Formats: sequence, C-alpha cells, structure tokens
Amino acid sequence: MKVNQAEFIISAVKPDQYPEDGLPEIALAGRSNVGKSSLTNRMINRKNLARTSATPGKTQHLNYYKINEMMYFVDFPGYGYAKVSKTQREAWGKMIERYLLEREPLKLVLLIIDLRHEPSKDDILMYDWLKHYDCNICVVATKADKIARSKWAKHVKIVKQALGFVPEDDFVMFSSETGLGKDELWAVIERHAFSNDEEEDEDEDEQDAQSDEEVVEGKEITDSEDELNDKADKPADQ
Ligand SMILES: Nc1nc2c(ncn2[C@@H]2O[C@H](COP(=O)(O)OP(=O)(O)OP(=O)(O)O)[C@@H](O)[C@H]2O)c(=O)[nH]1
Ligand SMILES: [Mg+2]
Repeated sequence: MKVNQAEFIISAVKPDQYPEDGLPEIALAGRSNVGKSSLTNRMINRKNLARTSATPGKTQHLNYYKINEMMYFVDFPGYGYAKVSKTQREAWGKMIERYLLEREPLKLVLLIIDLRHEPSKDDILMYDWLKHYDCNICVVATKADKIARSKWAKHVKIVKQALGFVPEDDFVMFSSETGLGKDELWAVIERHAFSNDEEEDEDEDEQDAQSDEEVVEGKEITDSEDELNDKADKPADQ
C-alpha cells in the first residue's frame, strides 16, 4: 500500500476515547523496546511519527495512528518491562483484554517479536492470549538486519517452535532498519483490514448451499439404493 497520509490521532486511556468512525484497526503488540514504533514509522515512511525511544516502558496508552483515512494502527503499551509495578501491569492487562474482547473494528493483531532471541515467556503468553481471544494474528519477527542472512531460517524456526506457531496465522520477517518485509506485511494487513466479512459470510452460505446439494445428491443415491432394497423386501406403499 502506498501511504500518502498518516497522522497521530490520540493516546487513549479509556474506551470512550477510541475513534468512533469504525475504520479497521490493526493492533501492534510486543514487549517493551522490541521495535513497535520503529515498525509503524517504517510502514508509513515517516522518520518519527510514532515516537521511538531508547528508554523502554514509556508507552502507557493505546496510541492511534490514522493511515490514508482508511485504517488505524493501534500501538499497545509494551509488556515485560521490569520496572512496571504490579498495579500498572494489572491495569495494562485489563485494558488490553477489554480491547481484544470488545473492539469491533479490530481486524488483525501484529505480534512483534525480536528475531534474534527466543521468544520470552511474555511473548508466548501474549500469543496464547491472542489465540484464546480468537484474534487474527500476524507474528512479525523484527530486527532481522541484526543477524546474518544465513541465520534467518534457523531463527525463524526457533521463534515458531517456542511460540507454538500455527500455520493458520501469518508470519513476516521484518526490519525497520532496511525495510525488509514491508511489502509483505502490507499485503497481510490489507487482506485482513479490507476483507468484507459480509461477503465472506455470503460465500460461506453459498458453500453451505452447495454442500447441501451434494448431500441431497448423495442422499438420492442412497435413497435409490434403499429403494432397490426396499423393492426387494418391502411392500411398495411404504
Ligand atoms: N537495527 C534495528 N534496530 C531497531 C529495529 N527496530 C527498532 N530498533 C531499535 O530498537 C529500539 C526500540 O525501538 P522502538 O521502536 O522505540 O520500540 P518500541 O517497541 O516502540 O518501544 P516502547 O514503545 O518503549 O515499548 C530503538 O533504539 C530502535 O532504533 C530494527 O528493525 N533494526
Ligand atoms: Mg513505542
């Protein structure tokens, strides 16, 4: 996707501050300092719209970025930052849980992990959580520029294994530094953001109707076989 326009909308602390225009939302989850803001900036070709920082744990709100007047990126506060208090952690959990459960325009969650390291306990929990809430998930393994190309496949394997990654989810290797994976990630995002759920439902209905026909056909075959059997040993009026 060619990004012509991107703007920061709001740092929301409660649901009544979330946008009400119903545009599709793509959420970004990942541990603190993993590179969420950098990924956002790379995806929208901006150096510093999403604030990147060397000091982790600063993002405490849901940051909404509107892109091409067509969708939002929603930057979750990073998890796993040691200096966050238990109370703050619980508040974080409640906010994210509610968002994942209730947010109707949510189309896809990008779970951002560091390709260099085996996923942390928190990464694994987050993936399990997202699956529990039946979210569409794309795991984005970022900072690929920090390891040799020859080791990418090995690291991808380690990451997928540790997460218990299932192929129904998407997986993109990424680098905010070089732009690796950007087009691939946009393709995944667009597929989810603009998939027409109603059309999908209609397709499913059509498929159901077709399989009903097949069942009916199948039944007819069985029926006629039964008929033959019936003719053999039962009176015709039954
Ligand atoms: N080499 C390299 N560095 C990266 C990449 N992505 C992020 N970084 C660096 O990692 C650090 C953290 O990046 P951020 O984008 O601020 O991470 P974040 O997840 O938004 O962090 P918080 O909002 O604090 O949770 C910064 O120093 C970035 O420059 C990448 O793909 N390659
Ligand atoms: Mg950030």
